[in-house]
Amino acid sequence: MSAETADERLARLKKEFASIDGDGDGFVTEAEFRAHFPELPAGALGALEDSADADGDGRFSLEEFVRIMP
Ligand SMILES: [Ca+2]
Ligand SMILES: [Ca+2]
Repeated sequence: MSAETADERLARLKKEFASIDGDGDGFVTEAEFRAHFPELPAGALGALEDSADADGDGRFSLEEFVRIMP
């Protein structure tokens, strides 16, 4: 299997972001994130938010999402 290119990674993350963004407003809120990853412990989500929410508005933009995801 060949390594994923940056473009392929972005396309994959965009698709995943869209599937998490339940109301399609272009931002993923904590509630949307929790609905998509119900098995994620609350503490992990809080830590994720602290490190990933770069502009501190309490929700993830695609840009912030791309930064935190592998
Ligand atoms: Ca949303
Ligand atoms: Ca944000």
